Amino acid sequence: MPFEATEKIWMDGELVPWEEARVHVLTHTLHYGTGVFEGIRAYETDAGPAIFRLTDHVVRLFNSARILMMEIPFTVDEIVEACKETVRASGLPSAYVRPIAFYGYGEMGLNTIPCSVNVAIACWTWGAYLGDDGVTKGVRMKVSSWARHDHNTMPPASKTTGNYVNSSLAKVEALKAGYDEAIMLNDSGLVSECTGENIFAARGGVLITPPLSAGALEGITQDSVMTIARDLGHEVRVGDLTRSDLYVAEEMFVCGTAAEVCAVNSVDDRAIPCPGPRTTAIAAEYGRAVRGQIARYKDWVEHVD
Ligand code: PPE
Repeated sequence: MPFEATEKIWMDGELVPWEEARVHVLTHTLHYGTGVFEGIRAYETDAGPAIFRLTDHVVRLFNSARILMMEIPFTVDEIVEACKETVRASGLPSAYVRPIAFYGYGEMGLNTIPCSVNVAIACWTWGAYLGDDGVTKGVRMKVSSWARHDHNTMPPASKTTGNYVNSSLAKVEALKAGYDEAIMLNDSGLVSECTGENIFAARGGVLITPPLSAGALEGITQDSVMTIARDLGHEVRVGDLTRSDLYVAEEMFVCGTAAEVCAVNSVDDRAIPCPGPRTTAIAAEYGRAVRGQIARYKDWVEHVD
């Protein structure tokens, strides 16, 4: 998706002009996919921009790094503050925030131990990830021919840049075939997640979403949605979903920071009731929660000022 430049990008401790936030072509992570990143959204609230579950995202960034044995040369608090500083400097009322930690210039070869680690944080305005009509009309999904990577191939709990080769293969395949997004099964044939979202399907009145063990990222939106759904009185379970479950689901949605909550209207051309009543209610409640409009979720909303 195209985006517009903002004024500054935070790089290794200071804000630099957007066009000067450059790296060398021999940056280690460019060659080997060894970076870790986050996707976070800042929303407009009555008290100015607030970053939704910022600390949780930064903690996940550090966990991603930990899995890679990458030492980020900043603390969680410093990166939290840097994200706020980047949003403040942009002057944007709402934004998508992208922190990335990567192995820099100076070493080649697969041993990452001697590599230096750089951190950058950019933000920009990002619209509806799966299209403006996502919640009302829903998206068309295709079960991918690409399997989600296995735990002993690429750890799915780490939001590693290289992991996204798998997602890009599935995304392009789905788009070329005329669908909006791909659903990825794991090596056992169970549903894992989508290329950039977690998935929920309703069966027997229960909303089911696959766990990390199925190869899904532990989504922060997935977690927020489970809380919201339960608070709205819906039964939610973390558990297995098969391809058959998808085809006969009572309703379905996908969720992620970029995609927010987005209804699904079909899987492999099998129509699914859309938007389902739970999807509509959860999407609306999520939209209010991220903007600090619901008192019980106010701890999720981290104001930049
Ligand atoms: N699974 C994957 C594979 C994934 O990339 C994301 C986020 C999620 C689930 C949902 O996680 P969370 O954002 O914590 O609810 N995908 C990010 C990157 C999208 C991109 O195209 O880049 C995002 O939504 O920001």
